[in-house]
Amino acid sequence: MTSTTFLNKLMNEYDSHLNHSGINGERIADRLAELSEIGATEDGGVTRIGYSAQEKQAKERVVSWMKEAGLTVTMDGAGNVFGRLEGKSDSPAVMSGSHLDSVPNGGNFDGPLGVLAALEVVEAWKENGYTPPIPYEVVVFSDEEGSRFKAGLTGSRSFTGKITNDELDLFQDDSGQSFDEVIAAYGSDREAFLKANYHSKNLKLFVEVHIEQGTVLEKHDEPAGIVNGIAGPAWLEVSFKGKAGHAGNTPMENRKDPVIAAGMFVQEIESLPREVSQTAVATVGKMNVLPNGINVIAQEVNLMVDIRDITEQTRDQLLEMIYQKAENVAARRGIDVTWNINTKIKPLPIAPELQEKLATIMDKSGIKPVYIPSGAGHDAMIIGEEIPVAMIFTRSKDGISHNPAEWSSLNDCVKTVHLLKGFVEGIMEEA
Ligand code: HGY
Ligand code: MN
Ligand code: MN
Repeated sequence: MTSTTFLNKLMNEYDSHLNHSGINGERIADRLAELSEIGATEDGGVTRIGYSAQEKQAKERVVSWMKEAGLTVTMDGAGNVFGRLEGKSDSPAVMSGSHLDSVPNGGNFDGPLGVLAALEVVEAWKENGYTPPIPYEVVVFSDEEGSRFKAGLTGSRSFTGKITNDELDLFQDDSGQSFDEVIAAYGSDREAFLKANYHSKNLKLFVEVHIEQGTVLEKHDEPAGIVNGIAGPAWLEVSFKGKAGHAGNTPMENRKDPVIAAGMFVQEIESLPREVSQTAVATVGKMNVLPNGINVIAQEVNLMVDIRDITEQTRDQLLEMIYQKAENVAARRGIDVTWNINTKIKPLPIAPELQEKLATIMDKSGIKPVYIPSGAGHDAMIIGEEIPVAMIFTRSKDGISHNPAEWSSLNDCVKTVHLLKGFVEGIMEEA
């Protein structure tokens, strides 16, 4: 889908009566369409891997809009971008935003909607000549998806000081580039990256708009919903190590084939999540066969398991069951296995009083409050370890995400922006 087709599709369904209070659907649609051109894939999706030229280009586009809107723009050593609007007083700021990087061949709303929603609030205030009582910052966090280094939420974790040198030493991308090589090519360095520091921002609250990436809002036929908790992902890297050999001359009984072990492992872990809870999940989305030759019995299979639940105790219970399963399968197959927990993020409950503030605004807007636990991870869960956070979900068509077919209607996007603006103004006026 070209950006013109994408834009027309957005505008075709749009009810322009939603343009009020300074919020403008056409502007949001234009900007979503412009961003859809950066890293565009032939399937109508985008590939904007963390710390890639495409992510940088998308940030630069948003920076130009931030500057046009009168924001003071800064960037930290992790590539996080901040657009600041001073308030009448210099109290701790409200921050809102999301990310612009994507998964490979991802959708056009996952991340950009949250950034553009946060920026649209500034555009509305500008149009209405409104100066907020306290400062407001629009933020773009780097590399939220973790598609670059097998560990996600990089920008927000750097911003809150949660990334260590030891972890950075382990970072290596699919082309074999180290963290230091990647961050240097990006125009920063490790020292500046580790200097990123949320204390410098003196923040009161962070609120993130994001697509739901599920079907709860469709079931309730509501345009937007309230996130009541965010599941915590753990990423487990497993390597089954066999013995490379000739595919033709090696008798079946003499093989130490790691691909067979990997296949058994993937099949056997499918039933484990239901043993710990109704909300736990486990996914193998990435697998590398080495040396990956048609006529070669593989030497090694490296795979990544994404393990989640909304409580830390059940998530960690499942994590242990899965790496024990890897050891069990390797023993049965007579091959070696190693595993490493690349990243483990705490699940985050959202403060009930912030949920209720959102519910009040929804009631006023004629939207029935729907409370949704997020199976997907978000920057809000990292920031939420340090300051109060809230999240607003926008309805996703058929719950599709991490897929070019990802879609949210412009009506739902604009209704969400109105909710964000009302929520932020309410929080600010209480300050
Ligand atoms: O992986 C996630 O949950 C998010 O899309 N980064
Ligand atoms: Mn996202
Ligand atoms: Mn995502």
